[in-house]
Amino acid sequence: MIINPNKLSSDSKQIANHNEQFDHLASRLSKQNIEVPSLVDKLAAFQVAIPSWALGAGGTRFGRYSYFGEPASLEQKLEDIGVLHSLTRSAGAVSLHIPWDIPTDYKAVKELAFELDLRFDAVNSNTFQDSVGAKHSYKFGSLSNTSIGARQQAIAHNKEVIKIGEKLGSKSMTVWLADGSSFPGQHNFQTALSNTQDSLKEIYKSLADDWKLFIEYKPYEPYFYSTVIQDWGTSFMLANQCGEKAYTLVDLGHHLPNTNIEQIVSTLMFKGKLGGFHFNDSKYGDDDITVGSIKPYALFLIFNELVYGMANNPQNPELSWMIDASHNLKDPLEDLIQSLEAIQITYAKALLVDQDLLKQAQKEHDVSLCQEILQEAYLTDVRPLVRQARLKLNAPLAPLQTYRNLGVREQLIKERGKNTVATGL
Ligand code: PSV
Ligand code: MN
Ligand code: MN
Repeated sequence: MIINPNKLSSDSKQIANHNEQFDHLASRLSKQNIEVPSLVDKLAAFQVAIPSWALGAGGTRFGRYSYFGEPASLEQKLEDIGVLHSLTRSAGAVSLHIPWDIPTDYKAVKELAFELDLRFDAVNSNTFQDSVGAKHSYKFGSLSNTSIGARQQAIAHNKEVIKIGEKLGSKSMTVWLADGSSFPGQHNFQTALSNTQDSLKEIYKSLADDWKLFIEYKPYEPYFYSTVIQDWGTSFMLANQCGEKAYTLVDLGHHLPNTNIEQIVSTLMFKGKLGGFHFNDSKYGDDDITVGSIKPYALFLIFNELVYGMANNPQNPELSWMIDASHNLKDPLEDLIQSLEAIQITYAKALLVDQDLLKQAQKEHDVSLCQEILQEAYLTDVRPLVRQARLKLNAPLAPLQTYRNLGVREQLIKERGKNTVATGL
């Protein structure tokens, strides 16, 4: 389904309401010396990739309840992302998972993406599942496996993913490893780490000069005692071992409770080694739920560091942004619209932080003022700024409402049927 652009304009009453709210906020912010037009431009330019696995219903450990009208092919997934992008103009990229989404006709897939105004962001390799007919199993690890055969198979897969990404115009690959152990003594930590390091170095050799390798970390799951790349320090070390085109990727859900993620972001950007970022929210673990739905202030503090890093760390490359989500209860497209909205809102709030004033207050050890400055930005209702960015891009002012008014899900069910299961996961 492709939405007719004529159906996306907001009505005159909505626009008049918006203009009133925007003018009010813009005049208030201008008095604080905030350059509103450039802030709105930044919001309009911010694009987040949607992973090909987020368009259908995900599972829980205990079951999977399919959602109606789920996409059954890569083409349908691209169309769903096209819907999101038309409604928000902030989802202009797709991140593919291989082998779940290997294109059969590259030319057709690229043409469709072009038509939908989508680019191909990082490709993701998958060595956490055995593919049918595979010679070696990943049950006891992939890049870290003590079996050379399993390691070589996993390395070859990653190299293949790079080739697929090259054909699509991607410029990066993300490696997330499920490798780990569930029982003390099961792994020799040093052997597992050394095997992983050697395997990543081998994969790295296949990267073209204008490509990047993103290394994700995660403290536990699917194994529960140890994970080979357990934290940002291990990822950072491995990235440094590989070379300058390798970076750490921060996924918000991949931390133990109460970890100071904003400080991790800051350290990595300072060292020029933050390459990718996966948005989601969580209360207990890698919950992959709607961005900003549980800890919005923590997200703001993280964004504050990202904004600071983007302005002050030229040594750090442009980041690859992606929503890494899973949906068990909500319509996946509605959930993604809400996540995109939360990202834009939080980014806008972080852009409001008066960095000069904050630096001064920090210098003077005025701790209360430091907190006030952050709170002032966080407590501002920035939604008129986000809507203004949308208006500029000819997107509807209220994407979720428009999605429902247009009956997108009903239309998808008509096209694809009721009992659908998205490919992948
Ligand atoms: C597993 O934890 C995971 O959610 C990682 O965050 C990856 O980015 C994603 O799966 C896809 O491999
Ligand atoms: Mn992730
Ligand atoms: Mn995850």
